[in-house]
Amino acid sequence: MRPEDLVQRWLRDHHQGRLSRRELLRRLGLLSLSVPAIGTLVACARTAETPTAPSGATPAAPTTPGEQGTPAAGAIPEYIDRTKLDKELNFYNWSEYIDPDILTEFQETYGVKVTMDTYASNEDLLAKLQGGATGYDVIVPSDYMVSIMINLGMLEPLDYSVIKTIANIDPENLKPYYDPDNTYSVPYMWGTSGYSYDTSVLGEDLTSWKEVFQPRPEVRKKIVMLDDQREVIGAALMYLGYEINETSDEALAKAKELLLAQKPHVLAYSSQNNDDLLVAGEALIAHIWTGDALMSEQEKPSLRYVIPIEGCTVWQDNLCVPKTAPHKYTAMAFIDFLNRPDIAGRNANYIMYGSPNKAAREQGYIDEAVLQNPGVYPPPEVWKRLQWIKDVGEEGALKYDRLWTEIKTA
Ligand code: N2P
Repeated sequence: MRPEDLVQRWLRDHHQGRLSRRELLRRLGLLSLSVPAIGTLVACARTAETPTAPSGATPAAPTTPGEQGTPAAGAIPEYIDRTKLDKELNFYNWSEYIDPDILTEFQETYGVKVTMDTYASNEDLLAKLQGGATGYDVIVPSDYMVSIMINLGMLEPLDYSVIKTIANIDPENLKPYYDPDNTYSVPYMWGTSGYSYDTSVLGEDLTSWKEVFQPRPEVRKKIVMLDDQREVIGAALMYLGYEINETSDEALAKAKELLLAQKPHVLAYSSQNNDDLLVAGEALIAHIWTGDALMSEQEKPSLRYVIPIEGCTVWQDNLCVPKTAPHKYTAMAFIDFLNRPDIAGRNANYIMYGSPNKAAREQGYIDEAVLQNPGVYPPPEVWKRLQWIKDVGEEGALKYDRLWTEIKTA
């Protein structure tokens, strides 16, 4: 079937309620359509669906220039040297991790054609770059992967004479342990990795990882786990009372035992379809990232996101430029654009992750409903049980890799 026909069919399925908007976007992403084409298709898809966001919650883009990093809509800031902009940019991002309209806006304003490919885990990103993919200009590694990439000499120092919108980022999110001077990374979004479940089948009281690792009979074969070694092994370690970065043979052997016993009840290891399986009712519990959880709640309100009592991962993803990037100046300009308060706000409302953009929060660009959601911005008592994944060194990484292969191939 020709791509155009395929797209028409997906749009029809979406309009008739057989295909979620997220799945539609994912499939469109796989086709590597140009950004304006995706923008048009998505706009089409949107008009056909019932709006779920609170009306008027997203302020219009400012129309007067003046504030730091907030030029008039449709304008390139004066500190960007247009003569240095390339005609194209290659963005390598997690799937479902940007509002496609924002790519269209960058393309239309800056005259730069953006091509986006997606990946499902930090390890996939690393493997791809190490495997020789040299075309990417902007990537989005999580915290511990930034440290790994810095140590491997894979990242380009950022040019803050271009990324002036760094001034909009909350100082709380800057100078992180993995890049203490933000030489190589600007925070993009942050979130947690708990689980979502269907309250209409399982009731209101689920709180522990036990529901995932030692499931009650009705959820057997209806569990989806992230397809992510550090997340899955980390969750098992936390349930067992260990620290998330544990590498002792004893702890890893216990995690392995738990994960092997759980495996017959696992429907899939998937970071991209976990939400769709929940919405379709094929899964009742899914290990999931915050934004994906909240977007699925919009489609199926009986879903609820839980940060388990034993704790879970907190992470911060970052905009970085690989050393090998062919369009470095344009990459810096793109990062600068993404940190504009209006753009960062719209993006956070769309993908529903925590935003490190303080200006976007303070200037009212982020929906109140998102800001007030304790799943997105957890209260201090919940923060106490969150843990950061860290680089466990080469030997540690090898142990995790081996354990993960044993689980996946069992
Ligand atoms: C994608 C985003 C995930 C980020 N939906 C996990 N670090």
